[in-house]
Amino acid sequence: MSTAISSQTPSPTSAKKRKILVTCALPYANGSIHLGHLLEHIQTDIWVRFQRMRGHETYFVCADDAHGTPIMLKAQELGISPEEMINAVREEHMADFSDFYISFDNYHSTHSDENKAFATEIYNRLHANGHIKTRIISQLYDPEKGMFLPDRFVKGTCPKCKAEDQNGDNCDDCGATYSPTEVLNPRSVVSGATPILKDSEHYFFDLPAFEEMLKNWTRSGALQEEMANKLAEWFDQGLRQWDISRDAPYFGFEIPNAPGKFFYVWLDAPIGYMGSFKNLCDKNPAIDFDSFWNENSTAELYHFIGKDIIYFHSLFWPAMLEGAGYRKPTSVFAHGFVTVNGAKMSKSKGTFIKGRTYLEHLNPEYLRYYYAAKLTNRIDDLDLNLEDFAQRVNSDLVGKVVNIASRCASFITKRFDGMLSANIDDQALADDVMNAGDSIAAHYESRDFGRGMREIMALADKVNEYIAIKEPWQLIKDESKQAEVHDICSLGINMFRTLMIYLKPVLPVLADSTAAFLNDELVWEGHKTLLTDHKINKFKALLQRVDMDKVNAMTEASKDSLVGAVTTEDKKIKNKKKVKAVDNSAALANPLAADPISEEIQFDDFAKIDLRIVKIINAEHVEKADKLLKLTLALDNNGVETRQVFAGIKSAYQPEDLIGKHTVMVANLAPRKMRFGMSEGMVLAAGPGGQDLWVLNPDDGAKAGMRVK
Ligand code: NOT
Ligand code: ZN
Repeated sequence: MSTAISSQTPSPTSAKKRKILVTCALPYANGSIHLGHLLEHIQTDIWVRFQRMRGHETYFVCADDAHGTPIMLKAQELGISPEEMINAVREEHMADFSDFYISFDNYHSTHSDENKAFATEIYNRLHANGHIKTRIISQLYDPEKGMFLPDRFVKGTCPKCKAEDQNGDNCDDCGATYSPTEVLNPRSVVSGATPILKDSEHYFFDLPAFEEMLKNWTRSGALQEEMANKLAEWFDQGLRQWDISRDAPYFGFEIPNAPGKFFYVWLDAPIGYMGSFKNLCDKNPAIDFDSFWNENSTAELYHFIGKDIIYFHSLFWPAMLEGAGYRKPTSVFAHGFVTVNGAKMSKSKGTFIKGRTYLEHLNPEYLRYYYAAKLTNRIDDLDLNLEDFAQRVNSDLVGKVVNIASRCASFITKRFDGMLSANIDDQALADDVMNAGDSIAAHYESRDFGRGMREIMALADKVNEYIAIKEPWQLIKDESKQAEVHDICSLGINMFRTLMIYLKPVLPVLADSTAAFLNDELVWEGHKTLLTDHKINKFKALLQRVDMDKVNAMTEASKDSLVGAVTTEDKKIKNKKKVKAVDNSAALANPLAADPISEEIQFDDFAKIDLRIVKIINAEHVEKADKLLKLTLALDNNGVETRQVFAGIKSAYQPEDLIGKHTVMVANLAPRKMRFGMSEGMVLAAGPGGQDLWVLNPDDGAKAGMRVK
C-alpha cells in the first residue's frame, strides 16, 4: 500500500508535458572515449533521465563525428577504409556509453544518408538565400601526398623564438600563435615533404549577415551568463565569414555542384544532431521530426557541449539553422574540462583514463555520482581527484545512503516478516525528506547537480541521526519495544526509498536494485508518498565501497599508451594477418608453428607493448646455438641507442642478409639473461617457421626509431 502523507501541491510537471530534444557533442570516430568525454555524457544523461522521470516527452540523441582529414589519415595509417574504421569505432563508443548507462534514444553517425540529405538541403537553402560566398585562398599543400594541409599537419621552426619542431599554428615553447605560412622550414607531418603554397577556390558561409539575429538570440536570456559574455566579446571583435569547404582528398560529403569540394567536417557535425534524430523518427513513426525542427516549433532543443566548441554552437549553428529556415536551439549548455588530480589528463601519469579502462576496474555509478556531486551549471573545470573520489563515494553513497537500508532492513525481514509498519514514527522527519522534492528537482532542472546532491546527503545525515538516536539495535532486546523498532526501521526504509527516488537520475542501476528490494518502482511522484503495510524483499548488499587498490590499478593500466588513439577494434580489424613475436629462447622448437587464434587480450595489454622500427646494424651466428642469431638493433638512425636481441630465425636467414634491414621490435620487453648473453627485446616475424619465416621488414620510408601504431 502506498499512502499520501505530504500535502504538497501537485508538481507543475504533471500539468504541462514538455517536448524536449537533447544532444551532447559528437565524439570523433578516431579515438576512444575517455573520462573527459564522459563528464558531458553523464551530465546530459542525468538531466535527460530526470526529465523523463518527470513525465516529459524527452529524446536524447548523439552520433559519432565521422568526417575530416584526421579520420581519413588515421584509416590510411591502419590500412583500412574510413568506413571500416568509423563503423568499428562507433561500435566501441556505443559499448562504452552503454556500460556507463548513458541512455541514448539513438546513436548514429554523421556519415549517414540522413545527414547527407540534411547537409545538402541546408547548404542549398543557404546558397539560394545568398549566404554562400566563394573566393580563392592560398594554403599550404603537400606536393608529395597531393593534399592541402590543415594547420596541425604542418610542423616547423617557430618564427618568433626559433624553437624547432613546433606546431603549424602555435609554439609550445614561447606560446606564440601564427599562421602555418609563417613557420620556418615547414614540413608536412603526413609525408615529411616541404609544403608549397597553392591556390584554391573555397566556399564561405556569410556569418556576419546574421549578427543582429545572433545578438538578439544571445540576449534572450537562454544562455549561461559566461557564454553570453564570451559571445559579446566575439561580436566586439567582429564576425567573419566561415570557410566551409575542403578540397579533395577529403572524407566527407561532396558539396552540390562543386566537384572536388567537400563540406568541412564542422559543417555537417551539428547537422548530425538532426540526422540522428531523423533516423530515430524513421524507426519510431510516433515521433514527429518536424514538430521538433520547424521554424515555429514549440518543442525545446538543448545542446550540451564542452567549452571549447561554444563558437560552433552559439554562432555558426544557430545562424545556419536560421538561414535554412529551421528553429534555433532553446539553449546551449557548456561545461568545463576534466582535470585529474589537479592537472591536465596525462598519459605518463596514468591519468588519461579511457572509459573502458575505468570499467575494467570500477563501478560506473561511482563516477556518475562523483561527477554529479561536483557539477554546477557554470563553465568551470571539474577536478577528478582520485583520493577524494573514493572518499566521497564511500562516505556519501555507502556510508550515508545505503547505510540507512542496511541498518534497518534485517530487522524488518527477520522480525516483521518483511512487512513495513502502518505507522509513521516521526512525521516531521518524513515531511522534511518528502518535501525536499521540489527543491531537488529545481537543482536538476538548472543543472546544479552538486547542490542537489548536497541537499540529498544532508537529508541522509538527518535520517542517520534519527536512527542513531533511536538505537533500534538496543530496543530490539526489549520485548515490549518491538512495535517501536518496527516503526523506526520502517521509516528508515521509507526514507531510503525517497532518497533513492531523488538519486535515480544519477544512479539508475542502484535505483533498479533498490526497486527490486522494495517492490516499488521509484517513480518521481513517489517521493510524496510512504510505503505502509508493504512487503519488501530480503536485503542484499547494494553497493561495494571503492577500493583504492583498484583505483591505483586503473591508473597503472592507463600509463603511457603510446599507441594514442588506435582502438582495440581498429587493431582487431587490422590484425587479420597473424604476426607473432619470435621467441628469443632456444627452447622453443618452432615458435611460429601455426597455432589457433591466440587468447584475446585487452586494449591495455596491447597498449603496453612498445613497438619500434629498428635498423639491424649487426647480425651474427651464436656459437653452439642452432636456432639463434645475435642481432644488434639500432633504435635510431644514427645507431646511438642499440639493443642486443637473440632471435630464433637462423633457419631462415644468413646474418649478412639481415644487416642494414629495418624490422619491428618489442622495445620494452624486460631483458632476459640467456645462456649466450642478455637479450633485450624481441623482433617480430611472420610465417610458419623453418625457412618460411620472414622478419617483418617495413619499407615505405619507415625510419629507425619510429613507433609502430
Ligand atoms: N567532434 C567534435 C568534438 O569536438 C564535436 C562535434 C559536435 C557536433 O569532439 N557539433 N557541432 N556543432
Ligand atoms: Zn616559439
